Order: sequence, then structure tokens, then C-alpha cells
Amino acid sequence: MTDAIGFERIGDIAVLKAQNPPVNALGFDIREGLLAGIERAEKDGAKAVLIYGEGRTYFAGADITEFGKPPRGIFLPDLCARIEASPLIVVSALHGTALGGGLEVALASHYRIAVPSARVGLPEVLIGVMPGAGGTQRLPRLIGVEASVDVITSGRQVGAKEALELGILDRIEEGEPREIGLAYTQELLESGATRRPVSEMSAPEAVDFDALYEKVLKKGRGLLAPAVAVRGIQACCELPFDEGMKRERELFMELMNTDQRQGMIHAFFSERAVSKLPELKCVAPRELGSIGVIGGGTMGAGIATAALLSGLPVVMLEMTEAAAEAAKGRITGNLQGALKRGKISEAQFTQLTEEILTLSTDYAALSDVDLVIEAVFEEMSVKKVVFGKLDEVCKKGAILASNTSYLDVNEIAACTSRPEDVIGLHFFSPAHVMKLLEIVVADKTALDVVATGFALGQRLKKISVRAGVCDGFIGNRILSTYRRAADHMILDGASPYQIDKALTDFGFAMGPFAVADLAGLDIGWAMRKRKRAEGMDPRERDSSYVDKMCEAGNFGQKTGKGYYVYEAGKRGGTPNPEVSDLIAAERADKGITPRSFTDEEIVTRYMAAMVNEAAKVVGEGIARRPLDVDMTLLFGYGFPRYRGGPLKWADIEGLDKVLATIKAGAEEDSYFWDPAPLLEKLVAEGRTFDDLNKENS
Ligand code: T1G
Repeated sequence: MTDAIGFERIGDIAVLKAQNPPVNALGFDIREGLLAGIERAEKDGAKAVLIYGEGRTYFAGADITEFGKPPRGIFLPDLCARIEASPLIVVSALHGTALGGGLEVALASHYRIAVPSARVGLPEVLIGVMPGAGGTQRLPRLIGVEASVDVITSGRQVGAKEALELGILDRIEEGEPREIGLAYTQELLESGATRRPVSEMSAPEAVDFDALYEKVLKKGRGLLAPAVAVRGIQACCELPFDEGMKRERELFMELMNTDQRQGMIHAFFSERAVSKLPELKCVAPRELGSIGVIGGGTMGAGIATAALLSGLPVVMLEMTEAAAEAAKGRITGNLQGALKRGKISEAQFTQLTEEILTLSTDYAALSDVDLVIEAVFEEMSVKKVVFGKLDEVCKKGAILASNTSYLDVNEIAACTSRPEDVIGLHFFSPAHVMKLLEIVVADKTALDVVATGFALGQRLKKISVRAGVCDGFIGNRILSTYRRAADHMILDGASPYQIDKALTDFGFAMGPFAVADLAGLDIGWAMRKRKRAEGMDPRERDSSYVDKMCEAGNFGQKTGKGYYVYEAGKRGGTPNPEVSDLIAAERADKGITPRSFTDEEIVTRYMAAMVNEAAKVVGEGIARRPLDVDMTLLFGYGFPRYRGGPLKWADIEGLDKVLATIKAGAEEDSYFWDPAPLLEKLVAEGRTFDDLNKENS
């Protein structure tokens, strides 16, 4: 027996207790322990076996950290077969999250009882694989094809009540898993219940699996796992159980060998690691009982909404009564959305809008809050006035934060007497929806202020990423580079629509030009004007066709026309023919003979520009680890999750290949394509960005 599984005899029942915190993952020790436990119970003359988990959950799945490593010990599908084949009645008592291989062990048991708060699921597709220990063969036998397709291809967690209704669970009982499990098992023994192997149940009727496969593939927008899992369920309907298990294994191994599996697992562990900074290990955050928000525009209202939804009292400060009421209107609108989606109740809605939210036009109203987030106009002079006032009115120890998306936080901090209390908290629009939060640490920001930023991020359920101070921090700095690569390709012959298509095929939620239309072309216009005013490097390839669109009042979705033309009530837009004319005219002006680009070349150049700038951001310490960049692009810039992020993609693609693309670009335009020293170093040393992640976590 291993320590991972405790063994106990209670009358006729052998009790196997999983004790492998934090989530009883089904690693080597647990699998070997379960096998030994079943064998011992049988030798011991027990009449039944109860399996349950100690701590916060029943098995939460296979141990993902073992993926890609040489297999050890009994395979999970074989262990499940062994449990199911036991001559004894096997009962599983579930609590917490019985997921993946965990639910598969429960499905291999003959009876399943759970506490009311338990959740079950087969979320393997969320890490790029599929159930591989009988989930696609046993679940459809219990709940049918339609429900299985939903549970397996969505990867969603199913509440105990629904699981009982579906037939996954046999019973729900209040109490501790061990106690309700023992009582239920005893009752089964006394009622003369018999073993009830799911594998011996009849398979459900087949459906049109080819059509279903195509439908799920389309919905996955490039993610393979959900569609491949459909083939597993098909095997359940079309093959005898053992052959179905073989087919499931083949499909599972196919997915295990995909880049997508690597990308998705990298994303799984990175989104958990990104908010863990070594320097904050022993640093306690400051008190966070209430916040103030200055500026009730789209961003300010979104930030206030996110805080209110987390239960934080908010003081919203605006310059005039009218502006304050408008801010309340935006916040109320956001909260009505949450009410409609069932995230809050009617009573909570009223309480948040009428009691928890306070409006004011007087800075003094901020004198007692623990943290203030400024979300006013993106102009340094305006920021300085606001922070000067905050310095006067806010209590000692209050944190002064700016939601600037690219301005110098050190310069903002320097206009206060307490730069150690100043930090950047860069939210993404809409702030109550977007998961990303860049925590911008200025030179003098105190560690407990940084810790409080991360505590706020956790409370708002954000993915918080530490960023240093530079123009655009992590995300916007990298965005401006890969966006310029796209602009250069347009000048040289590509069309914005070909570029958008190539990148959505690559997996991006939207192409760069559709994103520009969504954000508003006037934002880029203002930035180009600012840059030109500050003086651009003559080697920079500047283009003016977009300025002409803006001068004509075409700012994208908000004006109904930009790169695309938008019809009211219709999703997406159609290409705007005026754009192609403007581009052709600019090329002629610049004497450029356009050339054709393949979709592959467009993606390679776009990604190489992204990776190169990202490597500079890591090399300069603006981002601590490559995974910080990956999570920033995943949660703030629509980067396809199944590719893990730009630096994970580069590792999989091969850093030498990416560097070669950059160097080839440098022959055409050495100013733009300036290879990142870190990338050259990693290639020279035969190392990867993942090596850096391991060294810095
Ligand atoms: N393997 C290894 N480590 C795991 C793990 C797992 N399955 N699940 C969680 N952890 C670690 C996690 O990295 C973190 O570590 C800590 O546990 C707490 O997790 C054949 C092959 C269970 C809902 O996909 O969804 O079974 O950061 O911070 O928010 O069919 O973790 O503290 O060092 O997320 O309370 C299928 C994955 C596997 C479930 C808990 N199972 N886990 O959420 O805590 S594939 C899953 C989760 C499989 C078979 C196949 C969540 C959770 P650290 P946490 P949480």
C-alpha cells in the first residue's frame, strides 16, 4: 500500500481513502494504492469497497504533471477495468470536483453517491485531450449520446443535482463523504444489491456522427480535442466495450501527441503560476475594504462594476453631477447584464446600485477608501492633476493606482509625496468582462502595494500579470509591433482582409483590422499624431491611408464604417472597398509595386514580429517570465489558447526557425526587424522559453 491511499476496515466494508493534496490527482502513488487496496479488500474477505477523497476533493483527474513523462505503474484505464471487475460491490463517495480520470474511477465503481455541493465532469478537452480511461465508453451507457456529447465536448462541470437527474449519480446526501459513503454502502449490502458494471450496460443508439463531428469541429474554431472526443463516443455506440476502449485509447494518444495538448497544458499551469511571484511569498497585502474610481467612462464604469460584483464598496468620483449620473447609468447597464446572465439576483442588483455604489463630485469622498483607481483621459497633464489631488485627500496607506494603458507610471508617481503607494492597474475593456489585469510596478512601488494589486486581481477573478514600466507595458507594446508588421505587409501588397482571415484561421478570435474597428480607429490615429509630434525615426515605415479614413469620420464599428462596413443588427462587417482604393493610392505615391503574400507567410511574419518584441520585453525584465507574456496575450489580446501563447508557440515552432524569419526580415528592413538579444542567446545555447519559465518560477 502507498501512503497516498489509506486502508481501513469498517465491518464488511474496506474503505480506501485518497490522501494526495491538493486535489487527489491520480498520480502513480494513488493508482498503485487503489490497485493494492482493491486486491487487499478482496483477499481480506470484505464484501464491499468504499472509495472517497480526503481534503477538498475526490480525485480531480489524472496527474497532469505526469503527461509527456515515461509512463509508470498501472495505466488508469486498466485500473478502472480492475475496479469495475472486482467481485465486491464498489461504491464511490464524491465531494469537491470529481473530474476527468476522477469521474472515470467513479464510473468504474458500481454505485456513486455525492454531497450536494459536489461537481463532476470530463474536462479533458480543456487541456487538449479527451477522456482516456473509459469516459467516452461508460458515460454514454449511463446518460445517452446527447448528454455525453454536451458534457465531454464542453468540458463543463456538472452540479450534483443535474448529475443525479442525468443518471451519473445514484444518490445525493448531506454530510461528510466518508460517512454518507459508509451508510450508503451498508444499505446496499443489507438490501442485497449486486455489482452493476456500467460496461455491461447496453450502448445507446448511434447518431449521425460525421455531421456531429463537423459541427463540433466548427464550434471549436481550430481546437481539435472536442471533435476527436466525438469519435470516442461513436466507438461506444458502434463497437463492443473492449474494442471501444481500444479506440478511445488510440484517439487519446493521437491528441496527447499534438502541439495543441502542449499549448493547452502550458496555459493550464501558467494561468496558475502567473500570479505567484517569489518576492511576494511572505508579503501581506494591505487592507482592501473599499475602493474609489475616478472617471466614470467605459473603463471607469467597467472597473467599478467588477469591484461591485466582487462585493467591494465603490465610491465613483466624477467632475459634475451629470457625469456622475451618466457613470451610474453605465454601471447599472453592466449590472443589468449580470442580472440577465443570472450572475446576481434582483435583490443583489438593487443593493449594489443603491447601497454599495456611492457617487460623488467631491475628492473628499475618497478620503477613507483603501485604494483609488484613476481612469480619466489618457493625457499626462490630466493624470498629474488628479494624482496631486489624491495625494492631498487620501488617507495614509491608501493605494493610488492608474489605469493608464501606456503612460509612464514613474512620472505619475513622482508628482505625489508617496510614490511607494503608486501602482499601475491596467484593466482591459470591458473591464468587468476581460480577464486580464496588468499590474504595473513602478520603480518605487512598495512590495505590499504590489501584493495588494494581486489580491485585488484575485478578488476580481482576474488573471493578474506583473509588468514593468515602459511604453505600452507588456501587451500594448507587443501589440504595436505585430500590428506594424501587418501594416508593412499591407504597404507591400497584402490586403487587410487576407491578413484578418489568415490570423483567424490561425486561431485568433479576430484579425488585427477587425480589432482596430472594434477598438476605434481614432485611438490609433491619436497615437500616430502623438508619435509624429514627438518625432518619428525616419527609418519607421509610416502609412497614411488610415488617417484618410479617420479624416472622413470612419472610426470603425462606432461609426458603422472602418476597414469593414457594419449593418445595424448584423454580426461582423463586410470589407469596405474604399480601403483598398486608399491603399492602392498610397502604394502608388510611395512607388511600391505590390507583391502577393501567402497566408502562411502572413502568419509567420506576424508571429515572428510578436515573438521578437516579446523576447525583448522578457529580456529587459518588463515581463518576469515568458509565461507572463503568454498569459497577457491569451487573456487580453485574443491569442488562441490551444497554442499556449506566442512564446510557447515559438518553442514548439523552433526558436531557430523563428529567428531565421526575423533575420530574413532584417535584410529588407533592419530597423523594424532587429533581432532580440534574448532570442539570439537562447538559440545559441539551444535553450527554450520554457527553460526560462522553469528557472524563474
Ligand atoms: N494534475 C496535477 N495538478 C493539478 C491537477 C491535476 N489534474 N488539478 C489541479 N492541480 C494543481 C494545480 O496546478 C494547483 O497547483 C493546485 O492543484 C490547485 O489547483 C485519463 C487524462 C480541480 C477544479 O482537467 O480544473 O484525467 O498552482 O489552483 O481553483 O481521462 O484545478 O497550487 O501548484 O486550480 O480550486 C482532468 C484540472 C485531467 C482538472 C481545482 N482533470 N484541475 O481548482 O485550484 S486529464 C482536469 C482543475 C485526465 C483521463 C485524463 C482545477 C480544480 P499549484 P487550482 P482550484
